[in-house]
Amino acid sequence: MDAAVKQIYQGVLDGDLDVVTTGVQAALEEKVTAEAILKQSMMAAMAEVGQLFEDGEYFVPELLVAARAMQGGLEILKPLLVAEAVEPIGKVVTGTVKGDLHDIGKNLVGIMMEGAGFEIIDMGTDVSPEKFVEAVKESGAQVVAMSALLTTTMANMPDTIKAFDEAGLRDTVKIMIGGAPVTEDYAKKIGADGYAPDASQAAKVALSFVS
Ligand code: B1M
Repeated sequence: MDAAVKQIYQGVLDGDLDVVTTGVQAALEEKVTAEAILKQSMMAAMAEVGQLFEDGEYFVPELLVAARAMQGGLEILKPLLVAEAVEPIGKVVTGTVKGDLHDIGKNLVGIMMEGAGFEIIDMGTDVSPEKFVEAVKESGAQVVAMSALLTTTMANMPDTIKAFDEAGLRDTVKIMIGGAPVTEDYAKKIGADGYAPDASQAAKVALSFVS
């Protein structure tokens, strides 16, 4: 593994924002691609953080600092992951469902969709069904992209779809879902229009809705 890539990996594991940001700058200077930095160091390290949490070696504070360090690295990579798009090809409302505070995957989905030419209306985390509906009404977005990282909060996805039904908007908006515990079968079961296992495929699914 390249030294800078290793530094970023360790920086995320240690939750050290400075180590991650200087590592990302160094890797970019060494011509490591943004995608390689993201996948080989940041996402791989975050997977290990999750394993350490499961093993009882890390606790919530360690998750928090690791997430902060990863977000810092993502900020630097964002302009490189986002292609220049003059006119947005459509609008997407993104958000993590009610009760769920995880936002790194959702942010990555937003970055890849922005790179594909969409305008992103990011509702943040812990987004209630009513707030999703309101955001679509206000923005006229064609796509809703919901994220959930907890098995408990996945249950708020069908509630959000129901809220669009009740608001009479279900036929005017495409709803897609994703997040670690979410599956294609689950998407079908709850009547979502689409599912993607990762951020780059999420952008492709959104594109298929507007093309
Ligand atoms: Co939490 N957490 N966490 N956590 N956390 C997980 C998710 C967990 C799997 C850890 C574990 O036990 N191994 C576990 C969930 C278990 C479960 O339900 N199955 C868990 C738990 C239990 C909890 C708490 C309950 C812990 C506690 O308090 N006791 C608590 C819940 C808080 C809440 O939400 N109400 C909690 C809190 C937190 C922090 C706040 C400390 C922090 C989040 C900070 C933040 O996001 N700003 C945190 C973190 C960092 C994690 C792990 C370690 C990393 C998540 C992450 O960012 N991954 C996570 C373990 C893990 O995932 N291995 C864990 C990197 C990110 C790029 O991947 O988000 O999966 P991900 O996104 C992927 C795909 O899923 C997909 O694309 C991305 C990749 O390209 N994707 C989509 C995501 N959204 C999509 C939408 C799409 C399509 C694809 O279309 C719309």
